[in-house]
Amino acid sequence: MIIRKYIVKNMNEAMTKIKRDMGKDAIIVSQRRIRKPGFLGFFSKKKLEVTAAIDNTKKEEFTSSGVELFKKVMEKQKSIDKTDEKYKNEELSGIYEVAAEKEKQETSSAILNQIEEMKKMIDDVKKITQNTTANKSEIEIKLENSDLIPDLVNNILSNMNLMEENIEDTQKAKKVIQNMVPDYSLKIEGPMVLVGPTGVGKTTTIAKLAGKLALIQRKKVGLITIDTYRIGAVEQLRTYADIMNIPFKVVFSIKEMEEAVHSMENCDIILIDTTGRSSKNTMQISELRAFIEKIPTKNINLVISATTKNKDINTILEGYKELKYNYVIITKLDETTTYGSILNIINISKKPISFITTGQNVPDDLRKINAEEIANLILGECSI
Ligand SMILES: Nc1nc2c(ncn2[C@@H]2O[C@H](COP(=O)(O)OP(=O)(O)OP(=O)(O)O)[C@@H](O)[C@H]2O)c(=O)[nH]1
Ligand SMILES: [Mg+2]
Repeated sequence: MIIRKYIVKNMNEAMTKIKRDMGKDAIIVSQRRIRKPGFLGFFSKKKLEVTAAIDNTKKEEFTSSGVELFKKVMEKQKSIDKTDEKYKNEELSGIYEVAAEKEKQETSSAILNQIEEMKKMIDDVKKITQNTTANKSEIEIKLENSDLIPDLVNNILSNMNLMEENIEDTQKAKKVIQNMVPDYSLKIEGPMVLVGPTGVGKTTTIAKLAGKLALIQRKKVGLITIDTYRIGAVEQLRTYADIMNIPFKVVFSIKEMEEAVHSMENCDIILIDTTGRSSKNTMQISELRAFIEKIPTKNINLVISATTKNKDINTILEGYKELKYNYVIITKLDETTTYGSILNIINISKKPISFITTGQNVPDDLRKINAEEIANLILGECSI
């Protein structure tokens, strides 16, 4: 009797091999799913182990007393299974070992192929990165590292190319950036409104402005808030008003808005705080517009944090357009190390930056910023 084990991908392969090696009278004794032996086998696909048998001595008996033969085979199989793990069975171990060895070799060469492929891919990626950086000038890399949007980087570079002056690239870039920053003169008088997304620092900025104007510049300042939405928002501003001893009003309705502004007519400056609103919520923005329309001012400031992602800058500036803001205040510049967002904001909003804030200290961490400083920050010539 001949018993053979085959490790194959599927039953079709097994049948072909069995027929070829043992003839058409061979019978399948058992089949089971296995993994390749050894550690690497753990990660390999399962294979099929098929055991086939044929009685070579009494071929003719096979058909007549198939049951007998089957019993014999099963007995043999039992003894094989006992020693199977160690492949000690002489009749089988050879076949099994050959199969295992073949599979081991196949696995190793497959892994080697994969490693080769990965090496090639890494080399390709390296080449691409080297090429892209190699083709870039120092100034281009600097601009990109400042988180400027690619369109602006290209814009700056092409403007630099148009310059005929024989000066260093950094100086050229500085000039181009400075030209992109709109000129403005902001005279703070009358009502000044701050709007913007939640948590950007509107109330803190109002307190800083009030502090600088009332305590340092000795101006008559009044405070109004329409932020009755957030618990504690009114108290936050009232505390500042109390400390600075300046008038403070809370406005609940559009009608009260006009009255409140009117009641502060004797103030040089009226600072108006609003509820933080998501630029995506058009209902809330429209509601806010109804209040702002009652304020006689051309000093509406959109407050935006310097830490805002470039994509969100676009959404915020677009969403707040309805409020017809004239200036932008950039807050939290102390929380970032890249300053491209300043120019990204200017480029999209086309509005001047009235103030920047650089920390939580009231009133110290608030100031103006000029075009030269913006250029220097972007080019890494200075920091906040
Ligand atoms: N690091 C840093 N934190 C700031 C700055 N300005 C404000 N903050 C902090 O940001 C947080 C939110 O400030 P608020 O002034 O309450 O912000 P807001 O825009 O009025 O928030 P809402 O009224 O909820 O929309 C507070 O913890 C402030 O101290 C700044 O320039 N730098
Ligand atoms: Mg607030």
